[in-house]
Amino acid sequence: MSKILITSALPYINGVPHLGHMVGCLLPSDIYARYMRLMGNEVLYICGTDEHGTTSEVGALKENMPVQDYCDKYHERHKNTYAAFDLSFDYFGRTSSPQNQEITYHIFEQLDKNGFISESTVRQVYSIDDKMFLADRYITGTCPHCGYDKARGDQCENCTKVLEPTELINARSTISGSNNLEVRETKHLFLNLPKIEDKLVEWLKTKEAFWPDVAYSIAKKWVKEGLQPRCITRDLKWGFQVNKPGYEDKVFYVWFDAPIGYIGITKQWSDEKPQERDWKAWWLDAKDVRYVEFMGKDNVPYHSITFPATLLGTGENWTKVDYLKGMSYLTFAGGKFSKSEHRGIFAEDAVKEFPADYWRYWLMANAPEASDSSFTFENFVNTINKDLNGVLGNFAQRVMKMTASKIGSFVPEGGELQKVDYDLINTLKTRVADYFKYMDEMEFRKATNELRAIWVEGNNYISSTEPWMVIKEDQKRAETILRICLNLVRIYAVLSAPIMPQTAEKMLSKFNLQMKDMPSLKGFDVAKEINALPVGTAFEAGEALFERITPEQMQELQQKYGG
Ligand code: B3M
Ligand code: ZN
Repeated sequence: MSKILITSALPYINGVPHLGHMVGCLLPSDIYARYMRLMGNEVLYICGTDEHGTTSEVGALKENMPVQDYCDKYHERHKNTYAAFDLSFDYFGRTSSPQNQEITYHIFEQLDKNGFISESTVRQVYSIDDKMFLADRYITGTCPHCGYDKARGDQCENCTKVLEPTELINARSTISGSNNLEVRETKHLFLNLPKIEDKLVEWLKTKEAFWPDVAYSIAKKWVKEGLQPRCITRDLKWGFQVNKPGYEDKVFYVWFDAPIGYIGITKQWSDEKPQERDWKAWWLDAKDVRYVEFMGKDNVPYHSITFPATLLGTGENWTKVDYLKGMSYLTFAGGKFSKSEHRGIFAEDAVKEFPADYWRYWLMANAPEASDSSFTFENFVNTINKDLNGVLGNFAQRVMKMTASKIGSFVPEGGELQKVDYDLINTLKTRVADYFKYMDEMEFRKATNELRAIWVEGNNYISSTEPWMVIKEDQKRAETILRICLNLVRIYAVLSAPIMPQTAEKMLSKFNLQMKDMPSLKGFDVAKEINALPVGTAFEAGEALFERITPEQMQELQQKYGG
């Protein structure tokens, strides 16, 4: 048994998650966590809301409520949505917790003590009416290059040129619309990456053989282009007040305390339920912990450079990432998800339309791994109808109904296995090994395809062995075939559990079984499992596992959500 620490990138508190967020880090990390638990490992799976920064202040302002209340409200909303998606976090916490503050302060003090913090004065736009410094993207004005009048302070959307906010003509605050702005000087603290570079490069080298190419090449590119000191403080109110004399009116930059949040959230949980976990056993001087991080590709630099450098600079032995899974993007019918434009389906609505497993399956079967992928309702409906309803659902239902009507609602005894049965076992052995291999490698799209292929083998088997014909002449042989098929239903439940946990339970419940009593996937032996159900075990076919989605329903969905 190994100890596996798993984190999903912490979703920003503001806004509600859409399918792209789900597939980008939350869902794959859950599937990996479930799989690793079923493999018999000790897993710690952590996530939470990323709560600091200007976007929270602005979001709260828009909803006319204190930032703390705003965060409380959205934290609950995130939490409920993920619970509805069956994400099996050991703990879902918050980066604004006192525990995270304590650890952030400690890490900062260590960095400062070790000489990795530098000071610098920067010129920044201050909004006199908003009474705050404006982050670059909260300044709107006319682009000096193309004349576009809604260019943002960091970049012009129209001509894509990168901008300095001071270059904008007619600059105004995006928050209030005020053009009463001035440039002020303000002192900030920087993480001196160039000074940590040697340590970082040495550490990175040890990862080359293990990280996926995408992640390693992004990290290498950053180092090659030359590391710059990174500003880790902001002139804001909402955040952790900086614990250094002369900086009391500033807070830490959201990206400084957010990744530390993985640790802070673990401690938050430890403090709440000390009997469950000791946070240090996972994070500080931890032994035999393998740490896997899940995130969207755009977050890779923070997790491969800034965060490890932060931890290395403390001189302490913090657990650092061993494997970094970066996902590409999911688009909505080729475009952007947008709540305000009613484009795309958001996670909390999705689970109101269909059970979580429908989404979980589609998202993994179409995971944006090698490249971006696109969600369309047409593809979704086809996949659910074909794969879930047509292949898996149909197989389970057919096998149970046939057995019940021809023999009885129990697992029949039958007789010896024949060549075609051994062939099935051998094919499944190879496929199951491949399925596990893809899961181990976090190749979720391939894993899901392999799982589907495993279901298809069942349909092929029953079609070629024709127990409904055989029974007319050879009752015993028909019983053998159906016994194998009933055992396949159980096997499919166990194998599908990481991706479709509710469906797995539903399938097992037909035999009055539960996932918690199923064997570990480690050493999973098809030849043994194909005989696991004791002869005579009663079952009840009950209702179908999935419902077919009709063309009319599809049209309704398209009207409701666009695409
Ligand atoms: N909240 C960005 C994002 O959700 C950011 C991740 C933080 S991970 C520590 O894409
Ligand atoms: Zn422009």
